[in-house]
Amino acid sequence: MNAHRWNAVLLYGCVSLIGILSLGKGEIMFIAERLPLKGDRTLSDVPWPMPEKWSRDNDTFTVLPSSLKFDSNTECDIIDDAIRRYRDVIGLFKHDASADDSDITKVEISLGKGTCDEFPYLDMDETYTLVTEMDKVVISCKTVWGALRGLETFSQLLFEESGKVWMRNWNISDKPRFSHRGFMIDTSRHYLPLSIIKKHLDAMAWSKMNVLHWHIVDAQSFPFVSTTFPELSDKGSFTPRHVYKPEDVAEVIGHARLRGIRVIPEFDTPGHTHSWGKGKPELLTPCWNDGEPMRAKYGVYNKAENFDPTKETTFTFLQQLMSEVKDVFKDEFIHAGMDEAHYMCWQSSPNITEFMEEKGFNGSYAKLEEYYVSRALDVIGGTGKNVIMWQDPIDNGVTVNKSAIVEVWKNKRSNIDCAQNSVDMWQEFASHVAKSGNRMIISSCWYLNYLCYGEDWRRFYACDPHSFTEKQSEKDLVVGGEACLWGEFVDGTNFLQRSWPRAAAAAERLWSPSHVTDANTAAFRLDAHRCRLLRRGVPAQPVLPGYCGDYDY
Ligand code: CP6
Repeated sequence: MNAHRWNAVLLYGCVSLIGILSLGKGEIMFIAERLPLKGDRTLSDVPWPMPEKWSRDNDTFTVLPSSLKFDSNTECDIIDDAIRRYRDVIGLFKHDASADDSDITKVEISLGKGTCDEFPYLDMDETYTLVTEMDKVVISCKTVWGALRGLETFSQLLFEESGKVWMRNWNISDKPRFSHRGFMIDTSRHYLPLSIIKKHLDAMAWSKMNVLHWHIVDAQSFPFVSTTFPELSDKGSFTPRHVYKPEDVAEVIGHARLRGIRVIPEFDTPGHTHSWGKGKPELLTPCWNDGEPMRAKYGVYNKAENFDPTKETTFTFLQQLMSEVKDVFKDEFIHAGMDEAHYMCWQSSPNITEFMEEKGFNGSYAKLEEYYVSRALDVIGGTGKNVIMWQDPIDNGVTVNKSAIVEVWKNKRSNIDCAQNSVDMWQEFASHVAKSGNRMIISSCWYLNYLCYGEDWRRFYACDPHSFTEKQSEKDLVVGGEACLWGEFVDGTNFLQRSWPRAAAAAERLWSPSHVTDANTAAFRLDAHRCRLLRRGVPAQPVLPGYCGDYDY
């Protein structure tokens, strides 16, 4: 036992809450006045996202990654696989061949109930504590999901210096601010290879994000292979290579599950459905022009045909597809889309007009939309799943079942406004959803497809999903948020670079306490996090000028 060790033993037990607050705050204030030097060590071993409560002192312990033991009191494939992964991850740290001492010899994972949950779910318990003891690190938690978050934090506490790997004397107590911390990918506008999706899931887990919202099909292509309706992807995918077969989907879900990430598929209807019509033309109602039905042409798919709500067969089809989808995907939720139903197209169509007269909708396309939404939600509800949908029907005055979670995506700030002082304007949309009493997910402020020159992660970091209200009852409706990366201009060549570390800004606002808002100090940790992503094989884009030790490329 070296001198560092003894200090730790003497000091351990003196870490009080006052210690936590004063040490944490003091260090942050000190750092805020320093220049943003690359490789600043003072904050670079503070995890991303910032834990709820933490303290550390300057005692340093050596760690020899190759000889570190991981112990768990629970039999569980999720724990076993995580230990295997984190062994690899900490094995990436470099140290001199002669460095063979290790103050810390063991990581002990202690699960309260010893349960091994099947799949992650909304409101799962991700709480954990992490303490440095005599010669070990102890991670305590109630569930495997807490264990995963604790292991991630542990892996971020290690750092290289003077040819050795070290960690400081930490005491952490942590839990997420929001339960739903998502990332939306779009595999219709461009296909994303499985290898990229899996690497992305790794990066999500390394930033403690826990939902992959998979916008799997849209107007441009239908890559989901349905066993009930193979013609959908046979005709609707770009090519037979650009598809996700059942075993591919299972691989994504399995990879995500082991990392505590839920996979929620989106089958977006009634708009954005052009590609469905390749295999099943009868599903769509054509837009009419000059007294003639017209199929949409290339490039105008987003504002094109909708599902035909006048036919019963539309809903029987949806029922059959959803009863397959409910088994393929394990999460409790299915995202039903419902965004941007193209009223103009419905309006142009004589048989829609006739149907509306029959139903007494009195020329109200919102009534027609309400009819579709309520029937489609009943179909999905009938499979036993709960629904998430975009905000649009609420905007249009459609009455939506209270059990549906509504995703707020619109932003009144202009797409091209990159001024430093421009602010997001989505709060009125969230207020409107709150008035209808639905739970919600905020994504308006985390549209990663918007690019601005420079440190544009700061805009994402400035967003607080509760900022639309002062009322606690309305804040309580927010289950979380999502970073969205729409795929029109993104494929395997730039997906990971555009996502990381920008999405990590959202990840911290969704995990850390609401008072963690200072972008100037966050910049140091985000920079370190970006270097960590590079070390672990994710081609994350730069945060600041400089370099990443031995790890940049
Ligand atoms: N596709 C679908 C899209 C968008 C939406 N739905 C979208 C709209 C505006 C922007 C980015 C994406 N491409 N199906 C809206 C939810 Cl800026």
